[in-house]
Amino acid sequence: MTTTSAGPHVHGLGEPYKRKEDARFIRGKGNYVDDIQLPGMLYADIVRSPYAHALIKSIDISKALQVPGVVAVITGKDLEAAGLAWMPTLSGDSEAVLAVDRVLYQMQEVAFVVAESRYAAADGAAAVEVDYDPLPVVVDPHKALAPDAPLLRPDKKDRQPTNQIYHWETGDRAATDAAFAEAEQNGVVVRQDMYVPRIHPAPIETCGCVADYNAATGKLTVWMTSQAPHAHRTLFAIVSGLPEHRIRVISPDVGGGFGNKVPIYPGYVCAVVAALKTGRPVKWIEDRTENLTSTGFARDYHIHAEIAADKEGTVKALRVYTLADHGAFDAAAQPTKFPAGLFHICTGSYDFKHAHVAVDAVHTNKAPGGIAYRCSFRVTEASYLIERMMDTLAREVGKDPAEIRLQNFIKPEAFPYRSALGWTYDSGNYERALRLAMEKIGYEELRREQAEKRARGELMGIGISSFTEIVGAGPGKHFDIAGIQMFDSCEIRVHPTGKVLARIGVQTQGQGHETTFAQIIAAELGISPDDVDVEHGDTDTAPYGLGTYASRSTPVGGAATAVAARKIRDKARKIAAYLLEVGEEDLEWEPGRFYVRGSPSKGKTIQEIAFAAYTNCPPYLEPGLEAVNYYDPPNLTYPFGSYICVVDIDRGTGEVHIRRFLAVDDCGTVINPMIVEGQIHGGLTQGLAPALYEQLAYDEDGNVLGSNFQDYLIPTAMETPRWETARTVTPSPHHPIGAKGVGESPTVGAPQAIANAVVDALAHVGVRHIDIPITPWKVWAILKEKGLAT
Ligand code: MCN
Ligand code: CUM
Repeated sequence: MTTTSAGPHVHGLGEPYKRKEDARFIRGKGNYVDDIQLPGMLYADIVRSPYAHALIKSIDISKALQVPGVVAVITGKDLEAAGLAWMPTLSGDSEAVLAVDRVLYQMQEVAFVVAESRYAAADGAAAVEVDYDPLPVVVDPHKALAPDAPLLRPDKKDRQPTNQIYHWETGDRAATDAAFAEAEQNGVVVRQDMYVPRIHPAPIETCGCVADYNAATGKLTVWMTSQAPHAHRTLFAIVSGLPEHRIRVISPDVGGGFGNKVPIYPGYVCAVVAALKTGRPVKWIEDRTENLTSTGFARDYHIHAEIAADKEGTVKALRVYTLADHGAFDAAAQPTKFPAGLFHICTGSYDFKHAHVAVDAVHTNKAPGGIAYRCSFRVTEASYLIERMMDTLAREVGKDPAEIRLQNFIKPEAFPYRSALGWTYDSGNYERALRLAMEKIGYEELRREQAEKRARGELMGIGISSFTEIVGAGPGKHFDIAGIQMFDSCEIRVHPTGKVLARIGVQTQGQGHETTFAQIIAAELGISPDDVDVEHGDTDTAPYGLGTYASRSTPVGGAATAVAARKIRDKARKIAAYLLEVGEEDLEWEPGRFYVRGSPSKGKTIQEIAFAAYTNCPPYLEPGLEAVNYYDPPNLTYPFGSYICVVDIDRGTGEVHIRRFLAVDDCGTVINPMIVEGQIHGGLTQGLAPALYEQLAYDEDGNVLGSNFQDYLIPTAMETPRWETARTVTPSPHHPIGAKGVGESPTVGAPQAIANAVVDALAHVGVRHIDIPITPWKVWAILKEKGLAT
């Protein structure tokens, strides 16, 4: 292709274009839900249960109603009368909006108080008198399955007579068992129990909403912290019976989501009910403790994993059994057909011929949730187990963890690769990523140093994680949420002067979509991203989309955006041909311009064409220059990476010091390397957190032990090491621009690199596994037992 003019510099794909949204954020001009102020607005507070399991004998609201400023108190009985005491969860369970006759976890919602001020609402909530009759508490999911366990959900005993929510399994059990029988005879079998503890996403901004019902127009507007505004609108319509076109959900700036803002919480529903009841706007915003104790948690998987291999360590089969603790209601936010999310990506980067996975999920007296915290729908648990198991196998056959991986990787020429559990990996080159990581960190040298230190009694460990991610749900025929297929969308309007407004169905919570989606359009149309404004988060204006979670925005919404931009370009070509009086096939495209083949000086810029679309449009075309695309992807994308972590262990305190951490990521074509780098730094820190610090623990009575940031330890800059990053690029063959998602990869990949490094430091004294979080106390206890503590 010949080009004649230098043309505008397009900050298209691969450019570290500065985030457009930061202009408002660094000036303190972001607009969050709690910034919304409406005339006559009321404020809410929630009365919550101090017990993990109890009958409610009575609720007395009379004193609360006398508190100055209190306007109304709503209880479960009020909601029951309106048919709203229960709401459907995203996993097909029903969840109490406000408890009616029993509470099932500490901090469960019991009454909703609205008042003229936030303070009056809190005073009102304190004045509500609830008489509880405590019941036996189940916190251990193993005990939930015992025959004498109290039935936690009598409300659904007809369809679920025990505490077991589901049994789910996939893979070929017979072939897997046969491979294990063979390995018992002529190969090796390794087994490990591991617990991936309950953690909480803990975004900076807690959840909340402002509900405003206009009785004159019949329109309900809800500003809410939502990762999926359209899906939430549809669910509101279904649950409330209000017509969907009279519901407007606006998700303004969101201060971090991490999966915490996918579910619908009782507070949202109560705020809507209170707005309808009082005729005034109602604001409900959680405090930190409410967020940590009652909203969507993550993980809580008790895993037993086994690998069958030959004597050389070539893997044959993987067998996994998991007990999943879902808490009091099954409110995991995941695609309908996948009760354990995408956990069956657990064969990871390795060429297993056979696999079988079974999951039993149970109720306990804990808060509901399960899918959150940069998890890609349970891929964190899957990746953790396989990467820990590959290290266990390496020890068993006496090989280096790097060698065992290189030996068992799915080979680059095997893609598209169909896994034993039925996924079709789109593309990958695992060996290249691991070799790059080993070279950059100086792997051989580190192993030599480790041997020397070990001889001196010093504890140093090196851990590898070569993970495979799976992100970008749909395809719609397999992936839906409450029946709504998981496509996504983009609508582009090119104004007469060539400036662009694009609206997308995904919803940023800090990922920078206003920048990267503008770059996709910039690259396709050859204009500056500065000339493209991207809007999202208002269901009255944005096209229908399923929202942002599971790193699906780039794979699905990004694809819709590229395709919509290509539709614009196709129409622009027709207009250019008319203006230049040539056939369409005589035109060449260069970024920003069509020109006549062989006469490069004869051309029309995209801006000239846009103007003509409104002023001089060919008579056989509709005027204007707009396009919409609803994109249903043909497959998911499979980003991957190889991480290497180096730790030193203090023999006096058991403290783990991360000396180096190198992350090689591959997310296909990179749109904005600076934003991707930011995603990786944030994601790695959220991988470090569960590895060494975070756990949402409960005592035997079901009291939450991590209800604030003193008890629930989130790493700060002080605890976070300097992340080293590098990249390989293996484009997705089915995505219009070859991009894969990246937002969750580092959180999926990092914890086991750290855990493997700590176990590696202690492997010579026989340590094979330590459950995360690997606290100084746990390590010190091992040092003491092994006679290594100083
Ligand atoms: N990107 C890119 N090139 C690629 C892939 C991605 O430039 N090849 C850019 C994207 O265009 C986007 C960002 O990186 O601006 C992340 O893209 P993607 O991987 O598609 O993930 P999503 O945008 O769908 O974000 C969701 C993901 C999830 S599920 C969680 S949880 C999480 C995460 O993003 N929550 C976050 N990162 C977060 N980052 C912030 N700041 N806040 C959160 O709440
Ligand atoms: Cu699983 S946390 Mo993200 O998918 O919003």
